[in-house]
Formats: sequence, C-alpha cells, structure tokens
Amino acid sequence: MLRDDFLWGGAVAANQVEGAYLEGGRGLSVADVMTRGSAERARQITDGVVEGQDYPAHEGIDFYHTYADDIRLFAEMGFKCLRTSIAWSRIFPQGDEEEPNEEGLAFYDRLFDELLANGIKPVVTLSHFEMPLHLVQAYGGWSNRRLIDFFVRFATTCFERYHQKVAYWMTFNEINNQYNVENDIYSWTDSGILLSQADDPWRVMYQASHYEFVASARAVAAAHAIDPSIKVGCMVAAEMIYPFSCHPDDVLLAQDAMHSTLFFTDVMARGTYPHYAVRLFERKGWDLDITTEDLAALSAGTVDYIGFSYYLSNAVNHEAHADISESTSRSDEHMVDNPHLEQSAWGWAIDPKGLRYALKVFDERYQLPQFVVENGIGLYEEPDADGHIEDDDRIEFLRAHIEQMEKAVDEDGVDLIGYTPWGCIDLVSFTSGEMAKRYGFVYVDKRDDGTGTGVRLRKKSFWWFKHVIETNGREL
Ligand code: BGP
Repeated sequence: MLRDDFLWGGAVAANQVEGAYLEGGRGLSVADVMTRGSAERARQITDGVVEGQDYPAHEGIDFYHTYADDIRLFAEMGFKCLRTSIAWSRIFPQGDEEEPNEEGLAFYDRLFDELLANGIKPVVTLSHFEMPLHLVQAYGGWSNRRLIDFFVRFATTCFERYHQKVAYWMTFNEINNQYNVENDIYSWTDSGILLSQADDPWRVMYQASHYEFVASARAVAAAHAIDPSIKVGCMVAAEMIYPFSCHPDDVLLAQDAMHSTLFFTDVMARGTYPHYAVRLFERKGWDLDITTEDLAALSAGTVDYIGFSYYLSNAVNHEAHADISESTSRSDEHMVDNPHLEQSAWGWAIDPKGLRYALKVFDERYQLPQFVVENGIGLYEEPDADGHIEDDDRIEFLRAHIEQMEKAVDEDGVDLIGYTPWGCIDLVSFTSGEMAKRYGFVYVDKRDDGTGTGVRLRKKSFWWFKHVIETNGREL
C-alpha cells in the first residue's frame, strides 16, 4: 500500500514549457540555443541565438502565460504535487549578478501560490538543463570552479524566498546524463560544456561533475540551515543496465556500466567518492581539482532522498562495438537491443520491471526515501474528428510501471515519497526538441511546423490517471 500522503502528480521543466524567453527580465539559457530536431535529426547547439533558426524553448507551450488554466486541469486530475524547475536565468539573468531579478522571483511566487491554492504542492528542481548562457560564454560553464558560488547563491536565494511554499527540492536534473560523453547535448545541458571539443572528455566530465557535487552539497546544507523541515534530493536518470547474457564478461561490463548512474548517487547520497572512482582517477593520472574543503562539503551535504527519472533499461554485450555518437538512448559502445523488450517509436526499451529493479538497487545501496520524479512514454498522437485522443498505449505503459512500483513498496519495503509522470501536459522534448513526442495527459494543440491554437484537450489517460489518484493506486 502506498502511504496516505503519497505525492501523485506530474513533472515538467521551465525550459520545456514556459516560453516567454525574453519576458520578465529573463536572460538567455543554454536551452535557448538548441534547435528543433526529430527522431532522425539531432538537435544543433548554435553559437548564440542565430536568426532564421527554430528554437522550441523560446515558446515552449506558453506556460508562462497559461499556468493558471493548466493548473486547473492538474487539480481536476487530483494532483497532489507538480514538479517543475525554476529557470535560473529568470532569477539571475546572467548568472553572476550579486542581486536577483525581482520580476523573476515574483513569477514563481505567483506560480507556487496558484498551485497551493489548488491543493497542489510544488516540487522544485533548481537546475533543469537551463543554466544562464552567460555562465558558459564568460566562464566555460561547469569546467570553472567559480560556478559553485554562483549556483549556491541562486539556490540560497530560492530557499530563502520559497521555503514556506516548497518542501521538496532537487539540485541538478539528471546530473549523470553527461556520463554519455559521446553526445554533446548531455554535457551541454548538464554543464554548459561541449565534450566533443575537449582533449580528454572523461576528465572534463568528472571535473565538472565534481564542482556540481560540491555546489549541490553546499546547497543541501544551506537549505537545512534556512529551514530544517525542507528536503533536498539528488536527481539522476536511472539507467538500469543488464548483462546481455550470463557470460561473465557481460556481467562485469554491466556492473561497470551501472556507474553511469551509481557513481553520481554514491557521491551525493554518501558524501564521499567511491573507491572505484578514486582508483580510476589514480590510474588515469588525473590531478582533478578536489580540495579537502570540497570533501568536507560533500560529507556535510548528503541528500535527503533519491529523486530519479526512469524511462528505459539497456543491455551490454562484450562482443558489440556500436557507433553511439548520434544515439540518445545509448551511452556505451557495448549497448545492444534487449530481445525481451519492445521499444517506443524513439527506440527506448519499454521495461516496467526495470523500475522495480532501480528502486531495489537504490534502496539496498542507500536506505533512503525515493521519489520517482519522471516516467512516461513519448507517443505520436493527434485528436480524432471529435477531438478525442485514445492514448491506450500510455495508459498501459503507466499502469505496468505503477504496478512494479507498488510491488517495490509492498514486497521489497522501498520507502517511496511519490510519483510524477513526465510531461503531464504535452511539452517540448528534451532530446529531440519536438512537440511531436508527446507525453501528456493533456494534449496541447501545437505542432513542430509552428501551427496550432495552443488549445488544451483532455486525453483518455487524463480520466484514467484521475481514478488512479482517487484510489491511491489501488485501481489501475
Ligand atoms: C529527461 C529529462 C526531461 C525530459 C525527459 C524525456 O531526460 O529530465 O527534461 O524531457 O527525459 O525525454 P525526451 O523529452 O527527450 O523524450
């Protein structure tokens, strides 16, 4: 049985919904220079905003203006919480200012007040792929230690302003994406770095991650000092990786490949570097900039819970050597399709049991509460002549995942705070930049060619999820 105060809800991120990219004194963010792509065509990262290019984050779904109406739809579904992010560049437009932008702060006051007035608790990510672009151009993004102070100032400003309105926070969204060093959109959105241009991408990735770990830990400590009742989690993309076979080489490969997730949670949950990472740094001969003060900060700022997204699992085969430079779902040359699993139209393996596996792995390793802050399936969908969207595939996907989540609670004893399916309202896809990759319970009439009225429609899954929430997950 899920706890009585289980946080059912949905998840979005500022850069994928708000639009209004120049309003309210907002500065440009890294998301504003990423063009629209597709399932076949990778997004480009341009040098600043280039005229004539199509940047989907500039408009999003116009949530900056429509949030009150959208929140009413979430309330109708019975949401207990909504996960969103605070766009860093609305609060510190350049990122390195001494004082925050009051207009940006006031926007989130209005947003959080509207949620609370509708009985919905805000759950907030501080950095969700939208750091100020100026921090990249002037400082080299997270390759520069100075970003720690800028982030801590941003985080502290938010905790001080909103701690009475927001109880659950996360520091860096999917901080582990950058472990996929082959594909620049991950290091760009996590850290404002193009790893393809680095001499030693792995070294740069570990250094940037270290600065983020320190920034995150200092933010956790600052949050607790401001208000001991608020909870701050990490946020990783839980990438469960199976051995393709019982060949011992596959098993060992899979164990190492899981570091793409567990290295990050190990540091953030335990507050120390795991031995396998220390040995790796030694073997590589990297003299990473990790100070004694940094290590003290890490152990003083361990997270209160593990927040994670879960979409897919992967498998590794020691005999495979694939080109993964264009892949958005693979981070290792040994990754292969799992013959036991179906895939979404975007090639993501559908694996509900992988969610239970992830919950068990985190629970056995850390004994911390967990929060599934993203899960869902991207589908191509358009309303029929009567305006109906019969998204049975989404219902089936979510039902199967919730079932596994409940088993993890009932049978494995996992301490679970909540579940917020990704893109509860259709939004701009992160990896492809499309509107066409839809996740919502609510359809948004907006297409990638720029057409559409912006009108919102309830999909079949809207009514299904409402009933799931009403019964606290007993009737799926
Ligand atoms: C995660 C991100 C989200 C998001 C989601 C779905 O990686 O935290 O921002 O969009 O995955 O991915 P996509 O939009 O590429 O389908």
